[in-house]
Amino acid sequence: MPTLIPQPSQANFHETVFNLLPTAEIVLNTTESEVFNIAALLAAALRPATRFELPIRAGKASQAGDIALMLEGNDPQLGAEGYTLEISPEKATLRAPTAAGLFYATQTLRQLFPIAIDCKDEQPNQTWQIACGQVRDQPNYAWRGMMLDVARHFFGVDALKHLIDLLAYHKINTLHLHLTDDQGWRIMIESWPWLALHGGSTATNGDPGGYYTQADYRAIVAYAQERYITVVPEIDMPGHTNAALASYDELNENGLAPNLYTGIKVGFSSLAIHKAITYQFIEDVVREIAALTPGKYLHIGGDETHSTSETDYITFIERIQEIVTKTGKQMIGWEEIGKTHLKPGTVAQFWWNRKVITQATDQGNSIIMSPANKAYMDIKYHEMTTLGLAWTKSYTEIKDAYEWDPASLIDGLPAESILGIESALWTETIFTQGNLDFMAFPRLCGYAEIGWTPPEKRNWDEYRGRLAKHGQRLQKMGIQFYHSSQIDWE
Ligand code: IFG
Repeated sequence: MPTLIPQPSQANFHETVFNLLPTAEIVLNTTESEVFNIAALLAAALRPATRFELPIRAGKASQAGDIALMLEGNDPQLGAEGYTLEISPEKATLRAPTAAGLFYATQTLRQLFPIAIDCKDEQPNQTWQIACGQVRDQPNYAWRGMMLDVARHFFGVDALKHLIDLLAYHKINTLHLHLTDDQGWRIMIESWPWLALHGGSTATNGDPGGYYTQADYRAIVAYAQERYITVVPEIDMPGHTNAALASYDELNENGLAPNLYTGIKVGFSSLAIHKAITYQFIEDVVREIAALTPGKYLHIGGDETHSTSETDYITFIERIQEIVTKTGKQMIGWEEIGKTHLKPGTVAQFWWNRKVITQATDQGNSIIMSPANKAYMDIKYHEMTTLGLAWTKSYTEIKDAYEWDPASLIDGLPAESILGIESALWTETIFTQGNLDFMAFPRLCGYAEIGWTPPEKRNWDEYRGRLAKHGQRLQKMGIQFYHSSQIDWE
C-alpha cells in the first residue's frame, strides 16, 4: 500500500499496477501555460531517476501508458486546491478544477512511485510501477505555512529554493520570511540602503550576515509562486529593530545609532514611536516591500515589544495598519496586535498567550495557529538536542508535534476564526543547511498533515508507520533529518 504524507481525505488502492515506461508521455487537455509548467515540474521530478524523455503534449488525447493532466470540472467540494487521481493499468489521470489542484495531484503522484524515484542519479534496473486506485482529496485548512527566520542567521536564495521544493512536496502553500530582527536586516530597501548594507552585515554569534537584493527576492517569490507557495514578508516592528536602529542615527530617540547586535536576547529595542521620521521610514519600507509582494499579506511583526509602552504600542500598530492597508495589502501581526483595534481583514498569529489571541478573535478577526510548544521547530526535540532552544519549558518530539489539533487547542476559540497552521523555525541556533534540515524534518511532515488532512483521519499510531517509510524518501532527497527513537525507521 502506498504511503502518502499528507494523508489524502479519500484514497483506495488495488493489487494491479500501472507501469511508467520509457515511451510514456505527459498529456494535457489544455494549452494553458500554467498547466504546462506543472507538467514540466512533474517531468523534471521524474526524469533524473528514470531517464525517460516524458515529452509534454498539450491538447492531445491520452493513450495507454500516459500520464494525463486534466484541468476540468468545478466540483465545489474540491474547492481551490482539491483534485482527483485515477490510476488504471493503462493510464494515470489527474483531474482538478484549478491549476493548484493539479499541482497537488502531481505531488501525490510522485509519492506513489517507488522511493528510488527521488534519486538524483539514474536507477537503471528499477521498474516504475505504481498501485492502481483512486484518490479524491482536498485540504482541511487554506493556510498551510512555514516561517523561516532569516534574520538571526541568513539563508541565501539556493537554501530557500531547496526549502520551497520540500514545502511544495508536502502541499504547504505559504512561506513566511522573518526578514528583519535585532540581529539582521535581510532585504534591500532602495530608499534606505544602509538597512541591508550595514544592518544586514552580521548575524548571531558574529556569523556571516547577508541580505537579499530586490532581484534575489523577486526570484524567490517567483520560484515559490510556480510551486503554489505564497511568500509572506515580515518586517518586525516596533520591537526587534536593533538592526534598523543601528543603520540610521536619525531613527533613534537620542539621535545615536546603537552597535550591531549578535546576541540572542529579545525585547530590548524599539523604534522611536513619536518621531516623524519613523513613519517616513515605515512608509518607504512598506511601499517597497508591497511592490515586491504579489500575495495579499504583509506581516509587521509586533511581538515582544518590552521597550515600548502599551499606549505607544497601540498607537503605533493602529498607525501601521493604516499604512499597510493603504497599499492594498492586509496586515498580519503576532498575537500582541490583538490588544489594538484591528481592521476586519487583519490577521493575528497565535504563538504563546491565549488571552491575547482571544482579544483578536473577539474582534471577529481571523488567526493563524503557531503554538510555540507545538509548532516552533527551534524548540529542542529532547533535553539532549544540541541545537535549538527550550524556553517553552517543554520539548517537542515528533509525537508532540503531530498529536494536536488547531481547532481544539485553545478552549473557546471559534474554529471558524482559524485560517490554518504555520510552523516556525527561529534561527538563533540554526546556522547551516544541515541544522535547518535536522530541526525542520521530520516535524514539518506532521505539520503538513495537520494543515491538509482532517482530524478524524489523523492518528499517531497510523502516522508513525507512514513516517517510517516516508523517511526513506527524505533520505533519497538528501535531507539530514532527525531519526527520532519514536519511529521504527525503515
Ligand atoms: N519568541 C520570539 C522570536 C524567537 C523565538 C524563539 C516570537 C513571535 C521566541 N518571538 O516567537 O523572535 O526569539 O523560539
